[in-house]
Amino acid sequence: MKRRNFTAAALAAATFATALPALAQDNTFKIGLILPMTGQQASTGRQIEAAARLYMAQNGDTVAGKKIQLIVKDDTSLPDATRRLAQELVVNDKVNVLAGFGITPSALATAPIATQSKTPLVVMAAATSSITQASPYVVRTSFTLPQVSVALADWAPKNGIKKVVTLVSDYGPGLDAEKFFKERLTFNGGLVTESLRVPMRNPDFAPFLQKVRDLKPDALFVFVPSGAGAAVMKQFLERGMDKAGIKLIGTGDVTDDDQLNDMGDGALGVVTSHHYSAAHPSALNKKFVAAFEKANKGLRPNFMAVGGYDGMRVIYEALRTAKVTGKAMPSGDALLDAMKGQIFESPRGKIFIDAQTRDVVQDVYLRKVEKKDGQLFNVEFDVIKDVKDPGKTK
Ligand code: VNL
Repeated sequence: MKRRNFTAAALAAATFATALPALAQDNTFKIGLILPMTGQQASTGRQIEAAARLYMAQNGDTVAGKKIQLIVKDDTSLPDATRRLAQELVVNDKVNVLAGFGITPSALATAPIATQSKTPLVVMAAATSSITQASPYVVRTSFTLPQVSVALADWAPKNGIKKVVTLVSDYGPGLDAEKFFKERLTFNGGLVTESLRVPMRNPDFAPFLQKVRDLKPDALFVFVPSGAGAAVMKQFLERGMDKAGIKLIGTGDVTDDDQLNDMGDGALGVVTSHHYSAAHPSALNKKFVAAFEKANKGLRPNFMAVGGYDGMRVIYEALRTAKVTGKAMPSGDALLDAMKGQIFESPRGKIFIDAQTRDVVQDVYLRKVEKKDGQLFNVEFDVIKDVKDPGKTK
């Protein structure tokens, strides 16, 4: 009798011991954050990781009784690496969500893995319109180039800019910017006299800018990815293009808050359209900028940081509200459902995840570079409310 009891107790203890680690593991909600932490797009990775960590520091790492674990991987902005890392995160680490994606090719290369594994993929940076159509599991918190380009093509002809040369990075977001800016400008009675495309990797802007100088348009419209704007600005000014009467306009990627303050007074007066400025005058944004700078040695958050911060919000809220039975971890499908339709106030203003398209709907601002307290900022002077991605209705 005694012996029997002992055996039963030992068995129960053994079962409990083996069950424990499994239980502990089941209680961890894993976010695989794939970013370019090194290489040409490193500033994007640094901004998004810092924002994700800030969000966790402010909101805790326990949601709905689950412990949140952030697993950061560096894809060096090479899409083959992004896909391989995503595969490992899904198969080995069993992540609940994939997130990050600094550039369009990385997001597109990974979309099939999200579909096959039914894992939500939160795009925090990449901004080609078609990305959300590459998998029904993609949800985006950044922006799209068509979304922000159209506003500038409405503004330009009303402000003395009729003839424009476009200069874009030769890949997804650049081609979107070129197409939607041109269509709208033409509709408004303006003219794109030449469309120039520069290589995405290691671009040399000099020969293209020389050509623009010779063409002498009213303005040069530029899209380059975050991190490349300072080089464009420098060469634009070195060539005296502003003195030759050519205005520089573009999407806000070119006057990126990560670099703007170091561009010098030559950047003053540049008009861009975008969804986020560190100078956005809301109480929430002031708090966000102050907390971000405090946590990152004075680094100013840019639009990438906001995409990352809001992406974490979308993930946290999905975990909080997803339909589950008992204490189980929500499935990828349940999380995806809970991401669709979220509406909340972001540091950029009110945003909305369209349940049909899974893309972000947001206000787009016209901004001008001005000096405030000795620093350069994109100061908002007009707003177009609740802009959907125009790329989706075509
Ligand atoms: C993309 C679009 C990348 C806009 C960016 O910076 C950007 C992209 C890295 O879709 O690849 O500013």
